[in-house]
Order: sequence, then C-alpha cells, then structure tokens
Amino acid sequence: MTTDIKQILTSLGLDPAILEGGDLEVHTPIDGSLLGKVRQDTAESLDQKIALAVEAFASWRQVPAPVRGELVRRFGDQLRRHKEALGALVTLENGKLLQEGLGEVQEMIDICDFAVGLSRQLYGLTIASERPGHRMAETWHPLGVVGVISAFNFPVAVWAWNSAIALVCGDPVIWKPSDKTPITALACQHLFDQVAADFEAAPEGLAQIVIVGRDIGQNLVDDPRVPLISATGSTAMGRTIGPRIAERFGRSILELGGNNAIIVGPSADLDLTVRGVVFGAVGTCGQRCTSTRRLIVNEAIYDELLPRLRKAYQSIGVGNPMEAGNLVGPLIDGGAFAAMEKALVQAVQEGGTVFGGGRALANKYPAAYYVNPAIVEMGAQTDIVRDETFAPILYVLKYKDIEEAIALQNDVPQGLSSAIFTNDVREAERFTSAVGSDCGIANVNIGTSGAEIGGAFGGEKETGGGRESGSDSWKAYMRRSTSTVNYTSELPLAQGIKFDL
Ligand code: UN1
Repeated sequence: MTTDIKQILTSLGLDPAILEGGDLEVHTPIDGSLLGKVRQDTAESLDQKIALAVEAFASWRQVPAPVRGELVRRFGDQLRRHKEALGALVTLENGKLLQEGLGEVQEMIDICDFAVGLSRQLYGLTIASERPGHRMAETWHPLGVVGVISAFNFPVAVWAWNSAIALVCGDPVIWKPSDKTPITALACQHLFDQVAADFEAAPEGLAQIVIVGRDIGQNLVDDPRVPLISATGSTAMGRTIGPRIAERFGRSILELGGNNAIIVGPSADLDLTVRGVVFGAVGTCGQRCTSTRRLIVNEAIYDELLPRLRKAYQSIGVGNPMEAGNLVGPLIDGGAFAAMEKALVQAVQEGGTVFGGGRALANKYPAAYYVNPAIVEMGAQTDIVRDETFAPILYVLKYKDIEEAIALQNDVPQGLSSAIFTNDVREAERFTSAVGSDCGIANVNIGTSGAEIGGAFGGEKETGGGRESGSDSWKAYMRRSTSTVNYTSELPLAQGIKFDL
C-alpha cells in the first residue's frame, strides 16, 4: 500500500489541492512530517451550512425511509470500493495499524448495512387504549439536523455510526471532525458527495463537514437549529458541552472517557486471557476509548499470569503502522507522549512498579512519538488508576474474591467497557448481572475493545450515558409522536372523568 498522500487522495477521487492553502497544519504521527495545510471554516460558513442543512431537512424528512436507506446502501458500496485507500489514509493521518485502519472502514460498511435494514424497521408500537372505539399508536418521525463531533482516534467510523443511522432516520448531518484528522474526514465527505450527487432524492447539504476549532465549534453546539449533538471525546469536553446543550433543551449523545477493566478469575483460560489483554491494552497504542486500562487478577493465578504478560509485551513489535508485523504504532503526538510520561511518574509516586514504558525509535523518528507499552503493578486503585490516560498503560491489581473484583471494577468515575475472563458460569453471570459490572459493555472471555456495530455502544457515569450504533440507538435520532384516534361518535375521557356539557 502506498504511503504517498497525494496518490491516496487521487485514488479516492480527491484533488490533492485540499492539502494546500489553509492554516490548519496536519502532521502524520508516523514520522511527524507535514501532510498538508487544510482550509478551515469560519463562523459565517458554519452558519450558512446549518441553514442549508435546515433546508435539506424540509425535503429529506418526506423521502420514504427505505428510499433514504437506498442512499446509505450506495454509500456502503462506495466505501467497499475505496476500503484500501481510505484505510491507508486513516493509518497515515491517525497512526493506527493498517489492519486497524481497514477495520475502521469495515466498521463503516457494517453500519451502512445495518442502517439499510433499519430503514424498513423504524417501528412504533400500537397501544391498547382504555377507551372504547379508540386507537393509540406511536410513530417515529425525523428529528432534524444532527451535529456530529468526532475524535482523532476513530476518525471515520464514529461519523459513520452516527450518519448512517441519522440519514435513514431522515436527519441531515453536520460533522465536525477532530482538528488532528481533517483529511480523512474530507475524504469521507467527498465519497458521500459523489453518491449523493447521483441520488435524486438527496437534497443539497444533506451531509456536510465543518473544519473548525473548539471556539467556532461551540456555535454548532449552541445552535437551536441543531436538535441533537452526538459527541465523542474526553470527559472534559463532555463536561463543557453537555450543560450547554441541556441549557437550550437540545438532545445529546455523549460518548466520553472510559477506564476499562478486565477481571481474570482463577478458572480463566490464560492463553486466551493473555491474547485478549494484550490486544485490549496495546492495540491502537492504547488510544481507543475501549482500551483495557486496568487488569484485576485473582491472587491464585497472579504469579502465573504476570510473567506471561511481560513476555508477550517483550515480543510486541513497535514501529511503522504501515508495515506488517508491527502491533503498536505511534501515539498521536507529543502531547499524548507527555501525558503518558506524567501518568507513569505519578503511578510510581503512588506505589506502582513499572514494566516497559518510555519512548521508542526516537533516533529513527525524531519527530514522532513511539512508545513501549507499560504494565504497572499497583498495590491499590489510586488516583492515577482512576484516571483515563490515552496511552498504552495497563494498571494491574490483585484481588481475593469476586465481590472485591467487581467492586474495584466499578470504583472508577467512568463506565464504558469491561470484561471478565473465567470458565466459572457463576462468576460470568454475576459479572453481567444487575450486581455486576456497571458499564455499558460487559464481556465474557473477550477483551474490552473491538465492539461490533450491532450492539448499542456507549457507557454510564462519566462516559456520558449516550448510545450509538446498533440495537435501538436509532431512537435518539428521531422524535416520538403518540397519537390517539377516536373512531366513534362518543367522547369518553381518559381516567373515567365526567365532563357533561
Ligand atoms: C472509540 O474508541 O471511540 O469497540 C470507539 C471498539 C470500536 C470503537 C471504539 N469498535 O473498540
């Protein structure tokens, strides 16, 4: 696969001129070199795009949902045709492994398929009325313009989860991608535009992109013409925008920080466990919101598991994510590296013993930030363990009984993903029960990351409570209307109230 950005853009049908003339500098985390200077939107152009999206809504909401699904089906096909190039672009701009870049595009294709099926299944209920000769039903209607704010770590898939669903639900989309990954976003937008141009029922401005920083981005968040904001990012970001959206009675889907743990029970299959833990902790260089950050190990197997984990860590190839054989690519930038270093210093201050860590390949890539993943054995779940550091740091804790393990797993502010490795059905069932994991995702014998699109994705507590992607997450993108129809010549009142005129 070529690493030449101009060649990749051309194969996606984009003019490489998008890399010139702007003031937003984009660097590849692979070697730190400049990929381009992208033009940004202004407050005025954002305002115009919102106005155009409002106009698009007026017609798109009247297009039958299965026809809306047909547009998304064509977009999924378009992604299939361009999977290799778009996957490579994700790797180039974000630094994740090529396999992971391709996986992300596959996730986009999968959600398109899901949304196409959904476009014929936006079902409402019929409800038994307490009054004779009355029918009650609920209908789901399009909601309006959806603002999507996405993060650098999943620069294309998260937009697709939101857009594919929003579009079949009858909603136009305005996307604010991370300012670290605008080029992949422009590529996605271009692929969509090509499909929409050939689709008669698609109004202009159905899906748009705005390249803006945080300041102008606030205008999108605050705009009453945008009834739903779906935002993925840090808890700090959610804490800022959540109340602002609530203040205008807008809706939000927040997918924020995670601090995901794996519990390893005494009966666990340790081969499976090592593979699951390593993928979860070091995959995507620890930069998934579902990355495994904590390992809670039963004391009976602790001394057997830890050496195996250390051995696996020593064999991990850290290096250029385009090259097959490497399992860990670079961190996104120097800021992420500084955060990792700081967390490791604090962990030692809080009693931790660090294995691994530190910068790698600094001579070969002086302007990029490769690191050795770290395992940190902790005596207790201290402050740093309760914090999300977006880097490959795995904190390890020891436990005696399953109640203690579940209590530790839950005793963090975040609530996104969790897992248990066990062959004990009682432990597994307890973990997934009401008194088990308090997270949005609770897995058994698989890791915390790499969720499929068919389920609802998101989590509780400081993770923000939103759900995106599969299951019935679509309901957040529509408004519910409850109708009661009287087909008699009587006018009985609910609750048996008498009101004789
Ligand atoms: C994210 O990190 O924001 O479950 C999303 C996973 C992926 C999505 C992660 N399917 O790891």
